[in-house]
Amino acid sequence: MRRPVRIAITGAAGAISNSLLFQIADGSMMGDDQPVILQLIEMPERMEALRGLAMELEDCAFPLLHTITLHDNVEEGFNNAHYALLIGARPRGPGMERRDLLEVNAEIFTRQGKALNDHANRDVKVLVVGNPANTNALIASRNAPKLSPSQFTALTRLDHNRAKGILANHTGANPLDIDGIIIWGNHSPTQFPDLYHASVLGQPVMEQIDQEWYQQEFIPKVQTRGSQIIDARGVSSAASAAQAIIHHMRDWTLGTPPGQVVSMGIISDGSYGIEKGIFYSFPVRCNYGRYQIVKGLDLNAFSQKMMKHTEQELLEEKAAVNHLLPA
Ligand code: NAX
Repeated sequence: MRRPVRIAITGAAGAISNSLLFQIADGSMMGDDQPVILQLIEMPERMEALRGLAMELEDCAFPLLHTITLHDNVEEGFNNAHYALLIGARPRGPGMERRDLLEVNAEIFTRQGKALNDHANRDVKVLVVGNPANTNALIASRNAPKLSPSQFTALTRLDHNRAKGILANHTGANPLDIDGIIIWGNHSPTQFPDLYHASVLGQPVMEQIDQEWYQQEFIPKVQTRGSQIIDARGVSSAASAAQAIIHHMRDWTLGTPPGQVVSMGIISDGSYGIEKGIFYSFPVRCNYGRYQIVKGLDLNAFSQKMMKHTEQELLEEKAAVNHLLPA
């Protein structure tokens, strides 16, 4: 058996974690030969709920679940972590403006960035899920000068999977046979779900769907899927978010299947003319624990306009928290 890896998770008693932790413990994320230590982190007032969840995990007797530790602070919780899933964040409260939300979360992710810098393993891989995920990833990364920005990512895999699921349903294809979907930009309604490079069983998707359906129905449906789910369920996506986290971390760590492209929110290196230094969702392939941006894709005028629009939103988010970022 391999040595266990340490996975730190914030927001561990929340709705997403409620599905996620059981999937991590059964080997879905790191592989079925990799034992895990779960370092679960919550707000002090949620520790009792977290204890209950830990009991349930124990009661599953998962062979790969080595140890569970519970923490009410990130400084302890991130200790020696090889992986950190930053799920807990402040939700938008009544009367709260977008700027207020950015600012309260900036405080949380500043502290978490510092704690990762000082306490996590030097090679830690970080996934930010808590919203606004892209800008929270920027804040955490900027507060962790000893870590490379490439160790930080933001979750846009849920958007990617949503696009794939909706397309599969529309075309009658099996999701396994679909490749080349790209989510560009922010995990927000400005994101651009791009099907221009997508294929079903190797055949271009654009030859199989109606342009009007793509632009008028598909794109807005993917962009607003999160709020459609809140309207229908009364609470936000949880199980599908957990599944997307598993996919993101598994692909990053163990590699994407040969030839397959996935979407990840990562630090921009200027590819495709996107401003360097913001966390923007790009098409990537992963190998040997690293992601690489898929380069050289042709972009039509519509795509370029959509990509600029979501970039603009991320630049505005960055401007709103710039005064809180270390120089
Ligand atoms: P819940 O409200 O069910 O759970 C969040 C948990 O985080 C709570 O138990 C809370 O006590 C804890 N928490 C808050 N601040 C914390 C901190 N500083 N340290 C440790 N724990 C903290 O939310 P849930 O449905 O699990 O969603 C969590 C976050 O994911 C939200 O910010 C949500 O907006 C975001 N999402 C992001 C998605 C993405 O694709 N990037 C999709 C799903 C989800 O909407």
